[in-house]
Amino acid sequence: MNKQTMERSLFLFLLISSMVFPLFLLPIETKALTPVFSAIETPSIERTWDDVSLLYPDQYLNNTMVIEEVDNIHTAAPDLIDVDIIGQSYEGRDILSIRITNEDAARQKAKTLLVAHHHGREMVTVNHAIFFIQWLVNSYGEDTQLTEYVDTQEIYVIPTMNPDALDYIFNNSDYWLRKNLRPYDDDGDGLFDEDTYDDENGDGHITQYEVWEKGSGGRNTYLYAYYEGIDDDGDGQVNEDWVGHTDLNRNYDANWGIEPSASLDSMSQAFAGTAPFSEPETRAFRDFAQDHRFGMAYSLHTGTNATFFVTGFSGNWIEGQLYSQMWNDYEEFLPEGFNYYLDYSAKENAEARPAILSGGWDEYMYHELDCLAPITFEIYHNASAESEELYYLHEENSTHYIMAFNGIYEYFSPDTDYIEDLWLELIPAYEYLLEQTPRISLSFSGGSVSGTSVSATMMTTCLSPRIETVEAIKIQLDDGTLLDSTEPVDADTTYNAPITLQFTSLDVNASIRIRVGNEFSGYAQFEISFRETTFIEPVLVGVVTIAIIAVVIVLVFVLKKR
Ligand SMILES: [Ca+2]
Ligand SMILES: [Ca+2]
Ligand SMILES: [Ca+2]
Ligand SMILES: [Ca+2]
Ligand SMILES: [Zn+2]
Repeated sequence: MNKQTMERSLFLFLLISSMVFPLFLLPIETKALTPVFSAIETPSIERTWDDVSLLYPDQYLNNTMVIEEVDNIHTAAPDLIDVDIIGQSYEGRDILSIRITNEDAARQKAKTLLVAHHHGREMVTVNHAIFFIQWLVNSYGEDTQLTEYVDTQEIYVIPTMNPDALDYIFNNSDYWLRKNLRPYDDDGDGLFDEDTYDDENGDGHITQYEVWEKGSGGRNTYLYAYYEGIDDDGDGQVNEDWVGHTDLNRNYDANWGIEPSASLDSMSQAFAGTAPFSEPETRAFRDFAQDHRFGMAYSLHTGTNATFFVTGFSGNWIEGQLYSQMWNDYEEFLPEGFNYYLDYSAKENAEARPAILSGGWDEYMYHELDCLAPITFEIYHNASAESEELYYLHEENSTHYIMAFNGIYEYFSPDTDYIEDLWLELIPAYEYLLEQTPRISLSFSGGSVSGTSVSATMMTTCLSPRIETVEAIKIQLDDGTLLDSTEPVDADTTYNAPITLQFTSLDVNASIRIRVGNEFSGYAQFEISFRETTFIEPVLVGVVTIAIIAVVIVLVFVLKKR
């Protein structure tokens, strides 16, 4: 073996040993802190109540009966139900909001909303609001999915926006009344509501008479309508100053007062009011809703069977992709025959809803409160209201004819025997509302501590199949101090994002409570504690050793060359 070969062998030996041996022979221990994120969970409430029965089944309710039903359910399940008064109607009746949630949780959860009965004569929507509350309370602890919804959501219900009209209709059987009850001098004679329509012949109907002009080839033209009644105030005019003032569903401050969906004529059934939020009922809703954020919400109406989404001025859905998806969802589970009035399969017709709903609840929810899917859910229409028995030829001559209409009650209100069956048929649509509420689930991985800052990877899943979290996901201290935030999370999607939480000081022997989420998704609570971990870092040691040995080899060669 010559000298050169020896040198090469020595060099190789040193090089290999410098790479291999230090890995095993020179471990260096370092200690590091890692954050541990523990979810603060709220267990379900133990069910202590029997199923709650309705006090007034199979009938329409007045406002007192609504309050009794709410109190009855509240008394049975006080840990799930919270009742608030959000304001008063014109005549001073309380407008209630009922919250259904597992009240053991201290955190704000994802919220959803069901509001009923903007329009007086659409009474069955009140029954549905009560059924909805009863259903959640009776399903709690029995149905896993519904229990989870009540545990993880704050579900708000407003059973009537128009309690004055509810009572007026209950007492007077006035099934034409749609608007609120602020008195108004429509004809400017100084008297208020002095000459409304009347059941002159006492047959239980206030008949509407439609005047039509005959045209050639059967093309007849509708001219106007008048109503059964007498000249109550003897001024020579009949029914010129009705009871009923503002269409509450045209009184919101969003695209207010624009024809044709709203009217500025006080005698119109779609009178927008004297100004946006001129009415105490809509102001009560505004003040309530401004304190909350809802990703999705229902407003219940009757008169047709439809799920109306928000449209833009072009008449197209304002969230085209989202609403198309939801439309398809409804088509799958809304009951057969429910859609006879508006054919859900005729998508092109439905999308072409001609204009905005001026001053409507849905416009306000979408444009002012960022609710992505405020749906006007029209739950009932009865085709028999237009049967020959209720809608018939009253008079005719060679040029004109008059149709009499006695079906206003049937048009908006199912037979009392059918109230509960209608509810049962539509339960999938109410489940859908709860399913779409954009709750999130979170987990954390990795993580390190550097000075007073904590880093980790946060995995966020939006549980709603359709509704995104709307806003960014914020990581906050319990008092709301913002630590970091990540992008909004799309529906049915999981995002991984690095987070860095910068604290002003960090006591690693204590734990830190944080909340994660936003007003739409609600907040999950976590506790961050710190664990000391010992690391052995042989790779680093190996690299250092190689460097030292390389320097030695170079020195040996340099010295030998001299
Ligand atoms: Ca008058
Ligand atoms: Ca009037
Ligand atoms: Ca009169
Ligand atoms: Ca009259
Ligand atoms: Zn309505």
